[in-house]
Order: sequence, then structure tokens, then C-alpha cells
Amino acid sequence: MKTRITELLGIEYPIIQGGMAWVAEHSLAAAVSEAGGLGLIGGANAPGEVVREEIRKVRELTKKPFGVNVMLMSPHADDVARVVVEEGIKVVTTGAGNPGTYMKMWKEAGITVIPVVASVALAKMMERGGADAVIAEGSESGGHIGEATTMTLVPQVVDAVSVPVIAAGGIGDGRGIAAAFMLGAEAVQLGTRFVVAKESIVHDNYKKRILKAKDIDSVVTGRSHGHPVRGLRNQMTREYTRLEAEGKSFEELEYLTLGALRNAVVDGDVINGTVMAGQIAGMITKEQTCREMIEEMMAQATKLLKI
Ligand code: TUI
Repeated sequence: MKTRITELLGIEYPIIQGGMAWVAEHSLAAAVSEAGGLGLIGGANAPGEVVREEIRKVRELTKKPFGVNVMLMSPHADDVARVVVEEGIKVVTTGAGNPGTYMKMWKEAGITVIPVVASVALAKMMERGGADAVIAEGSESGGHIGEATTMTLVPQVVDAVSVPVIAAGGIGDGRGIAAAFMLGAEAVQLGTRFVVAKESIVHDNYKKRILKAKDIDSVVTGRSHGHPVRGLRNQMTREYTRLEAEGKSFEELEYLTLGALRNAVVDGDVINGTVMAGQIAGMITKEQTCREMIEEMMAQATKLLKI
């Protein structure tokens, strides 16, 4: 399937892997790229040198295109932004902020820049600033989210910009891909489904929690502080929600979440850790290789779209 995104990125299928914190490391990114999608290293809160090592490890595993996601709320964002240039990275996606300050440096380095946007206003601003495409991410997504849903955000962003739009949030199979294309998207970005991939290094407890999740098992915490984060309901989210309702400050709640994602992903503490996942977790029921996932989804999507 050819779109402006597959052409721009030099990939076989219009599928991009989300730059998930602690999850999007070299084995997952290389597996997605090897399978014909675009794998991403998630910079998350990691120092620049850790991201550099991850980039080099991907290069040992694949010659195919891959990218790096720069998480703009990270204290190391400046370092990671510089490392991607030094390492000759071709594609950068950004999340959780406005990448304006890095745009000139990245464009001068010949990098294809694709910011995640959660609103039409930011999409337009990014296009004006030189973005090559945008990822319109709806609030069905796991992790840090915006307000608008994928169904409403994608067509509005498609109407507002001329650069190609990638849809994200709530997409987990070929039906979701076909639906996103109907809304005008030219590629999709998937996170939650790739978390349970065979090549994904997340703890088995985390994968099992996603595989057994039901449709309404995710909750959003942190809305009252302007830092909404979606994850699967557990002891931690219950405690967070209770303290949030009591009016505890963001700083007071931070101690609950600090390191909590790492505890869930690396140590498998899915009771007191943060199990970030999107609303589509309820539909994800099997662990497969990235290749199996991508080929199954593309077969389903092309059949539905009658391509
Ligand atoms: O970034 C994400 N998802 C993430 S980042 C992350 S790490 C983290 N963990 C805990 C708290 C905070 C971060 C976990 N998941 N997705 C991309 C995304 N970007 N979603 C929404 C946005 C976004 C929202 C508002 C981008 C820009 C924006 O406004 C920028 C501005 O300054 O106007």
C-alpha cells in the first residue's frame, strides 16, 4: 500500500510503532522495521547517551529505516535532540509538547520531523514550522493524552493541513487501519498492540495484564493537574484517583508515579506500578511477532479498503 507516508519514510507498510517509554527499545524497533513498518526508539526520560546506545543497537539488527521519538517533557530533551542529529537519524517524532525550538536544527540536518499533535491548532503551527507530517493522536491512546478522540481529531486535522496525517489512538487491527484511512489518514501509529509483541521486552506480567484487559479497564489519572495519563486500572490508579479527588497537588501525587512505569515494565509490578495502555487493550488477545501482527493487519485492512 503506497501513501505519501510510505514514500516519505521509505517503508513497505503504512504502520508506525509508538515511541513508548521503557518499551520502545532496540529489539522492538528493529523488529517493526524489519517487518516493513517504521520502528521507533522511545527517548522518553532517558539521557542522550542511553538513546545513542539504543540507536546503535538498532543499526546492528536492521538496515531498514527507523526513527527516534523525542519526549519533550523529558529533562534530557535537549540532549536527545542533539544526539539524533549526531547519529544521523533520518526520522524524528515528538510527543508531549511543542518541538518548535528544535525544528531549525533538525531540518538543517535533513531530518524528517513528525510531531504528535492533539489539536488542530498545534497541527497548523507544526505545518507552518516545517513539519513533514503530523501524527494526530486521540485520547484512546495509552500514556500522556490530549482531549479529542481519534474519530474526531483525525478528520479535522486532515482538513486543516496539507502535510500527510498519521492516525494514532485506539487502533489495533486492520479494521482500525481501514477506518483511519477513511478519515483521511495516510498511515497509522500503534502502541498497545506492539507492547505484547514477542520481540517486546516488557515483563510478562505487563503483557498478561494487557491480554486479559476488558474494554473498559483503562482509566485516566492526572486530569485535574493538566497531565492526563491513560493506563490500566489497578491499586495505583485507585489510590491516585482517591488522592486527586481529595485535591492533593501534582507534586504530592508525583511520588506515586515516579518510577512507577519502570516498576511495571521492567519488574512486572502491575499492582502498584503504572500500566500505560490504550483503550484498545480489550481487543488485544494474542502475543505474536511484529511480522505476524503487521501482515495480519495489512491483509485485513487491504481487504476492507478493496485495494
Ligand atoms: O507523548 C505521548 N505519550 C506519552 S509521553 C509519556 S512519558 C510521561 N509519563 C508521565 C507523564 C507525562 C509523560 C507517556 N505517554 N503522546 C504524544 C502526545 N503528545 N499526546 C498528546 C501530546 C501533546 C499534547 C499537548 C502534544 C502537544 C501538546 O501541546 C503542546 C503545546 O505546548 O501546545
